[in-house]
Amino acid sequence: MTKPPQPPQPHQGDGGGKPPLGVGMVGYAFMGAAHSQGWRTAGRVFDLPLSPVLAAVCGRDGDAVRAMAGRHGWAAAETDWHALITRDDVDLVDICTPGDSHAEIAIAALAAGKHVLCEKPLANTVEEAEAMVQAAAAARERGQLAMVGFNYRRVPATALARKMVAEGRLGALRHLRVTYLQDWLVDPEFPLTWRLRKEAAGSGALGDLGAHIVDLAQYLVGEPVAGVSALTETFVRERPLPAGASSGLADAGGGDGRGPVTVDDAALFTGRFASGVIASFEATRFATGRKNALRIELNGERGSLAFDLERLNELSYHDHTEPGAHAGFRRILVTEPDHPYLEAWWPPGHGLGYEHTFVHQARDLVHAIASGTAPEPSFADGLQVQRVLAAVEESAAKNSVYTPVLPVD
Ligand code: SOE
Repeated sequence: MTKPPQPPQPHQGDGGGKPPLGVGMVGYAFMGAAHSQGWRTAGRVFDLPLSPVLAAVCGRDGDAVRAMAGRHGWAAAETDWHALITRDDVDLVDICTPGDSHAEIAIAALAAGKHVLCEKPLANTVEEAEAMVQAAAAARERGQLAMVGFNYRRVPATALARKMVAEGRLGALRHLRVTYLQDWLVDPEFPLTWRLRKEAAGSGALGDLGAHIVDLAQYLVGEPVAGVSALTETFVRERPLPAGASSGLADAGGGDGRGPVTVDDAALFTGRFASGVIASFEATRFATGRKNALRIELNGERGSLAFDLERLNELSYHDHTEPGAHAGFRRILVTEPDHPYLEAWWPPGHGLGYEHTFVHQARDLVHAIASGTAPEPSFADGLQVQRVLAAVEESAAKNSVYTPVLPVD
């Protein structure tokens, strides 16, 4: 008879006398590299209760995954994720694959007794995300934890914005404006990579970029989006088939033949929150000149906040209670030791970047595992985002009719 899955037991290691946390990662392209940086650096910068160990990385192309393992410091390479998730030296499975395999790997890893970190979006459909939430709830009873990787919550400036909203510095919120603009798809000859195929990616700019801004919106406002009115567009409907493997946003060049783009290139929607906040959202890969422009503006009756990921060490703050003569947006340079995550980094003014969000993500998850506290964003938070994305698609298909979003209980 097979033994029921046991909660992961930390095994003895060398991380400065701290018990190790063995990490096994599935996927090794752009996100795999970003997560590797996170796992490798977190324990060196922060004083963690467990020491992350890069135990094994998994990918289908043996040569490529071995090369990646060597470059990023993974102790072993696997070519079958089933083997990775049952390794004794793996306590946590980190999923960095395209969305079509998230549910299967996460559910199997939880059944195998591992903690799970899953890249965003949680899944490609609401049904898959629901099954993942169920599996995570059952695993929680056994002491395992599951988290979804919305890394932009871990930019010090967005974490500070959340704190300022929660402290009531903006008063009652009225407006939220969020955009996530990139331009890497403008060239109609850019090949039809997995991000442009519905069966692999679930959706286009909506799931890739829209998922981030919906999560951030819900995180900042502190409640779920209650309903949306949306439109989506696919500007380039056919593209050359890729010549070879392409990683991330890199253009591997076109091969023979062309194929249909089956996802959106852009999504535009308005949303309501139950408390009365109204919001606008825009996600596109066609905003020429905008590379990774995730912008947020929040307006409340006592003040406003604005953030731009392309200037991620800054937060703009307007205090509306100041006398009019002095009032106006001022820049907070978010590099002080008492700003979120910054106690362990560089002296004031020596800013951070994109990769640090993955270090902070690893840090927070290690603390959660050591203390047995449920980490955020949870799989339920990921499901909530998934429901908003599904409502956006439904609304867009019905000429922008207002579509309510069911809250996750
Ligand atoms: C591509 O659009 C992408 O890499 C996203 O997939 C990431 O989630 C985002 O952080 C940066 O852009």
